[in-house]
Amino acid sequence: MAQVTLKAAEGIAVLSVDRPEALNALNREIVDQMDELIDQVAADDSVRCLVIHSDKNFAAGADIKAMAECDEEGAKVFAFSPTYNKITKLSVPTIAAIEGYALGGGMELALTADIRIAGKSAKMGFPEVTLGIFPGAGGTIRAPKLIGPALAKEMIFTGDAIKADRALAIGLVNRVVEDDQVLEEAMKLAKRIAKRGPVAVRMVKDVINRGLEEPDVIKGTEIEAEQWAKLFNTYDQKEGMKAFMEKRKPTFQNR
Ligand code: DAK
Repeated sequence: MAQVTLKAAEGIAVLSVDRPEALNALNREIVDQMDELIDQVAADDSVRCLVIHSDKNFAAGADIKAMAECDEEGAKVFAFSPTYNKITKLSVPTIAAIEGYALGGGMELALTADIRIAGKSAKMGFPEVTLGIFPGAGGTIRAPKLIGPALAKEMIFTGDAIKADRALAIGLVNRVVEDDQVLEEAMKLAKRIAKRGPVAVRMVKDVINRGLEEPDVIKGTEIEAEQWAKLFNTYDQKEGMKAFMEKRKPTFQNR
């Protein structure tokens, strides 16, 4: 039975987990379903933005009940990273819309997104050490890069969850809204992004990500300049600038 759904309309794809009885805890089957749907998003030229949102709870982590009796080999079944890495490699912007719990593997899923929006009652953290393990789906890498090593270590070493206002203060989420506005706010932002020049948005996401991985700032600026100039081969650059001069809205064609 499908526990992950993908709905796409007007250039926005929404990926949701539907396992409310376990607060959307993630098991192998769910992550496999997610993997297939992410492939669909990657192959769909009409998608301009992906929103990841699950009702009431983003995800309370990997499925502890399925993990409890694993030996070393069995634990490897919980390798969510290949799928999570696919999300980070999507060329279009991604937004995690977080209601309720985003814990452990759920927090790590939220970290794969470019942007996070949280509801006021969201609780986010890495409780793994309370279970005798540590985050293993990218959290030890992505959290320190996003909020800095000291704050990430505090969260990961203590396992304590933080609330939305604290998450906002440390840059873990971009903004906090009323709980019932989380999806709406993410969709509003996704629609705003979807109106922009799609080639430029995809290219600048790649340039930013490459810049983050590039230790040499000068090299980073060279990559930026090279990619920027390539946009002048696109229809959308001509249209965007022509529309400005003609005082009208551009009609981008994604080429
Ligand atoms: N797994 C399985 N079931 C879960 C679950 C989880 N993570 N979280 C909640 N549930 C289930 C509960 O067992 C309960 O089911 P029943 O007992 O009714 O059958 C139902 O959801 C409702 O939960 P509660 O009754 O506990 O609800 P409460 O409101 O009282 O408490 C809670 C909510 C979120 C505080 C509590 O459910 C909780 O503490 N949940 C566990 C949170 C957690 O520890 N999450 C981290 C899991 S470890 C790796 C890959 C991935 C990972 C690590 C390594 N490698 C490949 C290396 C990831 C690890 C994790 O995420």
